[in-house]
Amino acid sequence: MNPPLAFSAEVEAARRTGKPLVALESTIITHGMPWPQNVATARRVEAEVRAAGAVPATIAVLEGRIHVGLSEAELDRLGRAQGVMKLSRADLAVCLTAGRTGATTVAATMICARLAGIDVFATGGIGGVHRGAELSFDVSADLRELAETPVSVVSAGAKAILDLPKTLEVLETLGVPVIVVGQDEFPAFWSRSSGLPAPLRLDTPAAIAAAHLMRARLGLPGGQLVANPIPAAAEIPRETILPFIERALAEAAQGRVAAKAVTPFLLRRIFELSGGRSLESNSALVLHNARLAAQIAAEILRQRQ
Ligand code: PSU
Ligand code: MN
Repeated sequence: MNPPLAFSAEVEAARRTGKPLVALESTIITHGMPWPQNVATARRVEAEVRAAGAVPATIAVLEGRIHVGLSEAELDRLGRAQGVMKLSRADLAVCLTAGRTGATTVAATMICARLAGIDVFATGGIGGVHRGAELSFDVSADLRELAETPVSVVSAGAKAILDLPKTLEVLETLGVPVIVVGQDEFPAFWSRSSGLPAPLRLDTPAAIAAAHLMRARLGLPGGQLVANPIPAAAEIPRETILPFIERALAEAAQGRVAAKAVTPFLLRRIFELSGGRSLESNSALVLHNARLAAQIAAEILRQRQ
């Protein structure tokens, strides 16, 4: 039995003609950004992928089917919808069999991308080990998915609301290559700097594509985390964003925000506390990642020939 996949006309044509494809997630649309900036950003990200010569495949579950590529109307409806499920690996099957609508996180988008034969996926920042995880055990399923599913994920690092040293430790334990582009320091989403050294560094799409293909030749399961620092013009320096992060974390603890609600709560509060600046940075870094992902996807196709 085949997985319940529905391809958009654009993605279907790309598959037929052998064009490079880039997967895009939908939790960033439904739970990561407010309307209408969420839909505007999603459209710009898709346009960026096209401008770089690849085809965007935004992934979401709509009424019990995995959609790979959304039409303008579907994207708009998803961006305005209330009560959309946030889907990680654990939730995907139930959402499908219940006929519900859900937005895919990094973990679920990787699973769907693999089912659709897509090698590269662009997002903002992956989930990771939350601060205080030694008590809460809150570790994103994104990390284990990177160890399991062979998709290269282009991010701006892990969100700075997390415990970044612990996130890198877990990725190392899981055998996930963390490849920083163009600098020797791991980037921290809104900021270029985290104070942590880059586990690995590659500076060209060709080199990242070659490593992706080599993992397959070695029979290694899992993907690569590509960490692409936010462009300098769009970054919020660490010392500016840190007080907002601390305040949002304190409020989350006070309000006993837990499980799936944590990341959306923190992102929304930091957006409010920064007067909207965090959202502008978030949009800029996703666009930047979309362009790099398109270049990596094209290189993978070229090197496979
Ligand atoms: N990147 C963003 N905004 C987001 C996310 C990533 O710029 O909203 C989402 C991704 O879907 C990621 C999820 O998988 O946050 C992590 O959620 P959690 O910490 O609950 O695993
Ligand atoms: Mn969590």
